[in-house]
Amino acid sequence: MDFPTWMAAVQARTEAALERYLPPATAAPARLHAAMRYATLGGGKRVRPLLCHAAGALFDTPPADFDAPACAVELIHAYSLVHDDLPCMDDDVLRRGKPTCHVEYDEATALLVGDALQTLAFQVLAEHGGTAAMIALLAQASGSRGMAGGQAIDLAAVGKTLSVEELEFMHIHKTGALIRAAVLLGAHVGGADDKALIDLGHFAGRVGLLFQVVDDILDAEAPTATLGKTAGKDAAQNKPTYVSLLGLADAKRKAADLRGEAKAALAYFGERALRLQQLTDYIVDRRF
Ligand code: GRG
Repeated sequence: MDFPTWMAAVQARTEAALERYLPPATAAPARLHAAMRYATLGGGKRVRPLLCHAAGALFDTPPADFDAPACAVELIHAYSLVHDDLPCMDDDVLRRGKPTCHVEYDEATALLVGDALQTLAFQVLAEHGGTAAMIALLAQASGSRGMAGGQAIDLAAVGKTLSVEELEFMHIHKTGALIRAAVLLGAHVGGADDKALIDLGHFAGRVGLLFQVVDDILDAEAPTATLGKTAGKDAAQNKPTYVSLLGLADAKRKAADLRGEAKAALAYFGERALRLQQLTDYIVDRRF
């Protein structure tokens, strides 16, 4: 199967699984459930589920076994986007090419959508074979020592000058922690040994930063119509980014270096790492 076909298949099975796990829009409280579905279904690249399945492809485990962990991570991601877009955070009106959740519904509903998506993530994992170690992994990646902590560092950094090291510390938490969890949950389900977990942890660390460097480059270069979210926001908000700290040319060199380091971390797996290698290329070459 070529990569675009594999990617489309994983995206489709993720959409179908999310559809199953989310409460129906007709169930009470119907407005909250409709808003949860609005924020989660029918959009997004599904990069984290793709990473979970691609890590799973290292092992002889059926794809269906990765649906729950892949969706659990995506539900956390969807919650983070809803909260990040709120007026008290990034205050954005466009996400995945449509009005943000609080614009389409209202702020209080959007707050509850985030809360409920987050708890649903852990319910899905717990009800579909997630071990205590896997649940702890996702909790740590989502919380104050992971994504939420990264968001706090980000909010505190607006208008400040950061070093590249400080910027990386923020991104390792804000974006990288969940990407790492996606890869490692896939590895756990596949029954990875200690060496595999260490190498995949290293791979995920490089990919997390790579994702963010490319995100910064796209924010500076791509139009809003392509991104499906407001372009040029980083510069407009005076946010430190790889592009503002390094300049565009060095940010692109950094992306090339990280791509190489990420792929080098996969050496132990040989040809079985094909999907992870292809996904690394996709993360660099994507247009939104
Ligand atoms: C509110 C606790 C809390 C955390 C928010 C991840 C995050 C932390 C905020 C998202 C804001 C943002 C633009 C982060 C930069 C990188 C990123 C996560 C981009 C969006 O992810 P994609 O490109 O989005 O995977 P899609 O829509 O494709 O799923």
